[in-house]
Amino acid sequence: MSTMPGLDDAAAELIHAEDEHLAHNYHPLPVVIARGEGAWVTDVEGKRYLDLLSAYSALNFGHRHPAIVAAATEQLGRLTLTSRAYHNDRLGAFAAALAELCGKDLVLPMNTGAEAVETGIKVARAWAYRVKGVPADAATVVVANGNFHGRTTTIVGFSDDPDARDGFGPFTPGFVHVPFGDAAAIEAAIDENTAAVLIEPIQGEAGVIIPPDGYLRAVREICTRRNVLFIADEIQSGLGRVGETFACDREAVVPDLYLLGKALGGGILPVSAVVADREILGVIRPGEHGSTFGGNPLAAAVGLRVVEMLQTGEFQRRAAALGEHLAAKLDALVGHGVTAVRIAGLWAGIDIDPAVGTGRAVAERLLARGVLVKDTHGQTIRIAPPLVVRGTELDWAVEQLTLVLAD
Ligand code: IF1
Repeated sequence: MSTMPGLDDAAAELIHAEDEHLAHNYHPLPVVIARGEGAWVTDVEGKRYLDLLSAYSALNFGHRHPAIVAAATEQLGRLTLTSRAYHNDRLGAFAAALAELCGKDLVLPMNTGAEAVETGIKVARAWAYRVKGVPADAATVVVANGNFHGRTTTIVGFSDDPDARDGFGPFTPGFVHVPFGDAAAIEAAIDENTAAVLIEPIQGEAGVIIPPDGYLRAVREICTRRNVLFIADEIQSGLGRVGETFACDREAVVPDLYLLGKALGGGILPVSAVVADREILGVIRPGEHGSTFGGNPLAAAVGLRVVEMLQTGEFQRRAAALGEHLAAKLDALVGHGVTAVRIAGLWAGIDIDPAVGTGRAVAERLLARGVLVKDTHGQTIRIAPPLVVRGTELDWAVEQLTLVLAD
């Protein structure tokens, strides 16, 4: 007999096996997913759920998008890995297409988002020493309070979230913190040793925090005038999520470096990249940086298909239109169990009134109603459906949320 409420024995046994042999670095919701298609997943008991998390925006094209699966399947039948010790016949086309999508010259392919962030920091420091003339080992990077850029020791070292950093020191030096959304603070924080400003154009983990209009333009102007690189971490906000190719497009701003990941792998495998012009990425010399799997043929084949799907603008337009529809529905909940809603395209942060419960409690109640969301920082739930979701499905999900809030 299952000891977990709402779970049958099969699911409970699978979770128990996990508990026995898996480090407890997550606190998953009590559901065991077995299949996925489009915006929907099915658990081991055959129950279906509308996926409003999309693996934190790595599933922008939905579960097992046929065009992406086809590209992966075809490549699986040819070649999957060579290492960059040799050329392969897929990487060049992927790099060219991704560079064109970004309006940049060069691509440095990696795997996870954190690797792209670490790569961006190394490139910015090398540029500072080799181009800007910052004295050796003196380069600094300006980062925002409330940031989330990944889980490596260097990255958590410049997090201001105690849960992310406590117990993992000592940390990498060379990071200066400013409040997110305050361009004047960036101006004041820059000095002769500043290599770059690294920000998420919209902060994801912080709860979909959208900066004041004009902030990104101001950051761009300041970085240009002060000869500092503007690095945009678009790993979660990019590739159609906010109704644009990149969140920076919302203010028609082009950063010096794009950091990309998550959905670049089409929901199939990790693919990340740093994309910048030659005068920046060209500072990296052969043998100075890389990874075993970075730029592998399978990743390149999938990444190329993803870029081709973004080139039409169809997913971006869809996210923008459905996002407006969703915004109207969610705004109506403010004052009825919700204290605030922040939304950009198909990406929303919803603050739950503590009188209703915590974000986790609402996520659990939505789970029981067939909707998957994830809470963050206590009172907030994030909504990030695959961009293939239907308007009627979003309406149904908001109805379930409305019922949960009224419970
Ligand atoms: C977890 C958070 C989201 C990211 C941005 C870099 C990375 C991420 C803006 C690193 C990754 C993931 C990590 C995952 C959960 C998820 C997350 F809750 F952790 F913060 F999305 F908000 N830049 N975010 O959002 O990319 O190395 O993971 O490929 O660690 O639990 P990664």
